[in-house]
Parts: sequence; structure tokens; C-alpha cells
Amino acid sequence: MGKKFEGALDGEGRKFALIIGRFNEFVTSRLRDGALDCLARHGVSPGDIDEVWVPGAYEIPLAAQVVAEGGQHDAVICLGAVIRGATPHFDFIAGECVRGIGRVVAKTGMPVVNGVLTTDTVEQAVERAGSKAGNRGWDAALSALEMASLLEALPEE
Ligand code: INI
Repeated sequence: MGKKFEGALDGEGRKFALIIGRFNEFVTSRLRDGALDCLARHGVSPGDIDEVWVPGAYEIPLAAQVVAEGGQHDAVICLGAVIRGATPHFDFIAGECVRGIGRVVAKTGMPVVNGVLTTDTVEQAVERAGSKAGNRGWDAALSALEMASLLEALPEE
């Protein structure tokens, strides 16, 4: 049997950056709280977490790219809320944001995780930001922890 590689969920000594959209801040601040809680529960010290606030989801990829290229963090966590009811540009903004995050991953080779909500309604967004459907910020932070550890474990060739 071949080797098995898996990331651990121990964040001690690791550094993370949150990129947070201010648009729909009543939702994104809850995603932020969820991400911070997850990181703290997995041993990340508060001083090892930087926050970068941007106007909205459309601006997230650029900030994520600059932070990732800075090389000061083990992973970048993108948090935003694009709500269809709030904009006729929903598909454009949501698509650009998610595609942009993917481009940053491809360009930098860093774990840049997607915690951007794309929902039809405000209610659905609130549900995924710390009420009955969990907290997408918490989930994104867990993925970031796992990927940061996995990249360290994978052999580079
Ligand atoms: N930004 C969001 O993060 N969520 C939205 O729902 C949203 N709506 O509804 O328009 C939104 N718009 C702002 C956009 O992300 C940019 O900040 C803006 O277009 C300036 O470039």
C-alpha cells in the first residue's frame, strides 16, 4: 500500500490571515467570530491571526493575493456574504469572487480557503453564519488548519 497524507488540526504556532468583506457586515462579522473561535479552539494564538477588511466580496481575491504573496501566513481564510436578494449583480460578484480565490490558490500555491456565502436570501445567510445551519466561517477555518498542516506533510518535488 502507498503512503497516506493527512493534515492535522493542531494550529499551535501557525499564522493565519482573515480577509473579510464589509458588505453585509452583520453576516460577515459572525463568520469572522466563527473563524476566530475555531482557530482559538485548535491552539492558534490571537496574536497569530491578522484581519484584513475589504469593501465587499469582489475585492476579496486581490487582498488575498497580496497577503498570500507576502508569505507571512500559513493559510488565508476568505469570508464574505453575497446575497442574491440584495443585488442584480449576484452572479457576477459571486462568480468573480470564487473564481478569483481559485486563481490565487493556483498562482501562489498557498491554502486560501473559501468561506464566502452565496445565498438567495438574508435568512439563508444568517442560518449559515452561526445559527441553525452552522457557521461557514468556522468550517473555513477548519479547512485552513487542515490544509496548512497537509502542505507541510506533503513531500515537495
Ligand atoms: N458585495 C458583497 O460582498 N455582497 C453583496 O451581496 C454585494 N451586493 O449585493 O452588491 C456586494 N457588492 C459590493 C461588491 O463586492 C464590491 O465591493 C463593489 O462592487 C465595489 O467594487
